Amino acid sequence: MKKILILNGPNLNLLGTREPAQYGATTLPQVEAMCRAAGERLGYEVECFQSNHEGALIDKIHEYGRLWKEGRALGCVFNAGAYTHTSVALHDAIKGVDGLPVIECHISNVHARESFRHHSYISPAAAGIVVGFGVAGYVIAMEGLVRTREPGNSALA
Ligand code: CA2
Repeated sequence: MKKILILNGPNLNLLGTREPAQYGATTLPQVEAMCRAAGERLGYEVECFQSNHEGALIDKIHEYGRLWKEGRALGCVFNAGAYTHTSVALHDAIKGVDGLPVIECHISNVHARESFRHHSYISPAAAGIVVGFGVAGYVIAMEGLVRTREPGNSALA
């Protein structure tokens, strides 16, 4: 069974505990459970990883780049949090693994917020972007990955 990585960056471990008006009331373990259930329905093993450290996120992208080359991973759904707006290193990591499809995902509509959130270093390296659908965006991004990479998947409506 191929793997899908759900990758979350800094402060997303706080989901559901603060700022519910911006990010909703669902906690990260609940989001991860939603993604695992979607993976089961779609026929993929889901690995969830969150880190507040840029290097740990980079290492995980490299690991999945290797798995993708071996045909053991479908892709990655990535909410890089605030690193979205600052990290050339994460941009380079995605470009560097060359092939692994990464879907950038944001819970909030970053374009309707402060101007410093309008620029993303992830977007030019991403295979697709899901923004502003709340935590449902993670599952929408997973389905997008499957629809575009494995359109014959019989679990798709
Ligand atoms: O909308 C998103 O998903 C963001 O990636 C969330 C980041 C923000 O910096 C991006 O601009 C947009 C912030 C993640 C922090 O999440 C928190 C959740 C609850 C309480 C505090 C922070």
